[in-house]
Amino acid sequence: MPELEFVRRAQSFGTRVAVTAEGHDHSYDSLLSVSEGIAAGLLDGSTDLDEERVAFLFAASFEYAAVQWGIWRAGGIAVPLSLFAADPELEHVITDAQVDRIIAPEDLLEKLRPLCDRLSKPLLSFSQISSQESVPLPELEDGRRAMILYTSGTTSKPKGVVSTHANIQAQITALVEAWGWRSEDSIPLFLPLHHVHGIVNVQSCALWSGAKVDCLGSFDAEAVLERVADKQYSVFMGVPTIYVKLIRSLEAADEKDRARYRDGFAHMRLMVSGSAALPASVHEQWTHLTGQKLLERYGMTEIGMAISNPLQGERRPGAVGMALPGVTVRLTSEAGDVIEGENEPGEIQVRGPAVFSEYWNKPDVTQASFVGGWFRTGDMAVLEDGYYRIMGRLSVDIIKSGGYKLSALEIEATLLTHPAIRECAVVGVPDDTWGESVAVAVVAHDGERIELPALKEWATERMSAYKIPKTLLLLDDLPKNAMGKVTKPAIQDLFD
Ligand code: MLC
Ligand code: AMP
Repeated sequence: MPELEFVRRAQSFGTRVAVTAEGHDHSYDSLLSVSEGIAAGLLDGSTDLDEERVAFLFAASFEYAAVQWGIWRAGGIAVPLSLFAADPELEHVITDAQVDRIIAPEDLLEKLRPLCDRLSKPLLSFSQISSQESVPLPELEDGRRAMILYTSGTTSKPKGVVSTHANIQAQITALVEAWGWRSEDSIPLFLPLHHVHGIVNVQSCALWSGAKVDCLGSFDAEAVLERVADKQYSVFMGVPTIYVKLIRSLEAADEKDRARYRDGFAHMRLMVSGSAALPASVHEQWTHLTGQKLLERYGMTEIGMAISNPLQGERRPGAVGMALPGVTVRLTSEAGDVIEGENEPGEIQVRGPAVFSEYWNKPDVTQASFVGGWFRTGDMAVLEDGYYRIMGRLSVDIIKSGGYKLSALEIEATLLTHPAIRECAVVGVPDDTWGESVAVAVVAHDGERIELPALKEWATERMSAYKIPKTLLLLDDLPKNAMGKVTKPAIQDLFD
């Protein structure tokens, strides 16, 4: 019977440690048996979940990995939820993906209960769903849909990106080959597990390779530095904000600690940055402080990783490198012509087995995002001396903050439900730590006042922390063009 490649490989890793969390080691054998029990519990007498969407809300942990594999082994589609999402955001994912059941650890049941009750969705604890029974698991073809991740775009609500098992496997094998993953590797995991960076690049590549994932919870620079100094890791992956925060901690450390941390970093075989532009200055500062040359790569939820600096050879600051194995990349001009040579900027378009299958329940949007089988990323790049360099995005409405992709339109739609706000425009403004941060220009209803602290508090109940406006400008009117449309570049200029 076709067995998921993950499972087949894990069987050969046996007693090796797959996941470490809260001081406990969990073997590949244990991951196999616990995920089998979860699959049996989910099946609950049926033979196949037939792509039922099962949502789950777990911090990085052995339980997260076991639930993800359990859903997959039972034939379901895994829908990981964000630990940082506000209730309206969770509600959007659960209803849009037509989730049937939600799984959470005991300590998060209380947080989810009111929402699940309101939506009439069964909420199950990890122990409730784990079965001791051994049942036959369904045969799964690679084309089976496996995961839906929510991503913001140029529509007001996030869309569900559907990836099949074949897509995920292609995303993993490209990185395993390009970055030389091996079973002796060990990697810290502090990234959120509702996005590809944490799920695919860190957790899945490691588990595919028989390596060890060390779950650290959310990012804490001091805790990470101590583990690094202990020489616990061979591979390290983060978004640029993480490197900026680590640089600050390294600079603040006394000489003795700084030397220990530097030794720990120097001990690693690979350190990767991605999800947002890594300023060349940060790249160089990192090398100066740790002796490590960061490997920058470029990717997207819809395609996994597409372009990467090489493991061996020049890692060029400010550039993202070349197409990864199995990925075909091209640039096209505004008129849609394919750019053949170097030094001419164009939109990045990608094709290959790693490219997602569809946006969930959005055939028109899916169709519009492809041209002749090529996925349109909406990012601009230029090829220079054989390396791609990212130049920015086609849409001013996409913001990248702390590695999270945010839709200005989604934030505007939420802010417009505020009783005092008549009009608003959200833009990203440059930020040394976050890459970009959210800035909002608002026009208040007559006689209303809007203050940033109160607005932040109001927004916290409705949006994740990174979507909350960090800067506010009160205007009598928003700058508009002759057609009456708000001009975002003019608004960005107001924040300079
Ligand atoms: C949080 N804060 C922000 C913010 N996020 N302020 C401005 N802009 C932001 N984006 C504020 C909080 O409100 C809080 O304020 C304070 O900063 C600390 O918040 P925190 O959440 O504790 O921060 P921290 O844990 O340090 O988070 C930083 C981070 C996190 C970098 C670890 O943002 C993160 O995990 N980012 C990674 C996201 C990711 O994985 N993206 C990949 C997407 S996939 P106060 O006032 O309360 O102290 C993808 C494809 C690809 O992009 O190519 O990989
Ligand atoms: P997401 O939709 O969250 O998967 O984010 C994908 C987006 O992150 C891409 O479309 C790019 O805009 C951005 N991105 C990822 N890696 C890089 C990088 N190395 N440099 C610049 N932008 C990046």
